[in-house]
Amino acid sequence: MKRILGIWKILLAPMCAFMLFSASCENTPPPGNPDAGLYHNYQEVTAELAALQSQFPAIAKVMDLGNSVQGRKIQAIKISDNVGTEEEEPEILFVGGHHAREWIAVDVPLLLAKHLLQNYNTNIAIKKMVDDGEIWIVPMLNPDGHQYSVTNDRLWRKNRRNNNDGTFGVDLNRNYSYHWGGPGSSGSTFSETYRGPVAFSEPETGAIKTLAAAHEFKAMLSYHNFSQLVLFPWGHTNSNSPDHALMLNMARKMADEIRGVHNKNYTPQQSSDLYLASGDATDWLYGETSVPSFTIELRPRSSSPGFILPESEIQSTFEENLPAALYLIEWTQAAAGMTVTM
Ligand code: 0X9
Ligand code: CA
Ligand code: ZN
Repeated sequence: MKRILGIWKILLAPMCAFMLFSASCENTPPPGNPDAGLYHNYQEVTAELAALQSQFPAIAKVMDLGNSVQGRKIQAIKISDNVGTEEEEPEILFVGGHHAREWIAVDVPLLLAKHLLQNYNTNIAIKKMVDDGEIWIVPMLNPDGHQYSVTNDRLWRKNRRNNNDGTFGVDLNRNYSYHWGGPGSSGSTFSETYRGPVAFSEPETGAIKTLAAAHEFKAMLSYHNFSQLVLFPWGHTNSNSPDHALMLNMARKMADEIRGVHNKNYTPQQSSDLYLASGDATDWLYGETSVPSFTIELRPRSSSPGFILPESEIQSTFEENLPAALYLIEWTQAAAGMTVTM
């Protein structure tokens, strides 16, 4: 493979000399691999997941959960000991990139996967989490929307479903079934919060539904940006959930962990305190299975720069979110330890 690439480089080199002004030389990505700077585009996420699996085959396995509307792969990486076997270990789900323009919400879970794998052999706490649990990470749930945000419209939010009326896109975070169609979602196809014609109409949300049906997740964390918030159900109503106190406590703990790293304030609050929204991922998983489910709205804090977080902040945003993610993983394992195991 290396050799073949080498030959291509030699063949392409003279061509590039003539194409200096056409912006399609060997260092610029070909069509289909548009440049997202230091952020990872779809192709780079796929390549990175494959690289992690081949570097850590005993503890990392890439799984295809299905295809997006336009046929891109929706991928998860499972991280655990004996990764090829489904073991009776507490499972946790991290999801990124429901919304196309929220690029940091892809890179944070991707960096989390990389961190767990690269530190497995040297960090006792990480080794224990990986050995004792099954950690599922879906870094980019909306690959079509993400790609469109790179190539056409940086502020695109929804997926790229053709609504067949001249409009495109369903808001994946309004397409889950729990109280689908309720307040804070729209029935209008052109709306940024269009919920789709029916719950789980989209293959992207369907992939999460299928995954959750096959596994017994003990907690979920869904990454978005921006505003620096740690949110928990309910989002479709202002009422407290039966587990309000527990999730508030956990959200506070995560916010404390985050603040401890770079002194950034993330506010723990019920989702509906941000605004009412129905059909989101966390209301659905919590509503269906009663397991603690969180949305973290990553940096920045305010609408300037809003969704377009400078790439110089990717690493620090990951760093501050790492201990919150590790806390949640450990929480699922401690909760399991209180009942039975081993
Ligand atoms: O509106 C959303 O889906 C999330 N915010 S974002 O700006 N990233 O789009 C927030 C979802 C939180 N859930 C509720 N408020 N119900
Ligand atoms: Ca295992
Ligand atoms: Zn979002």
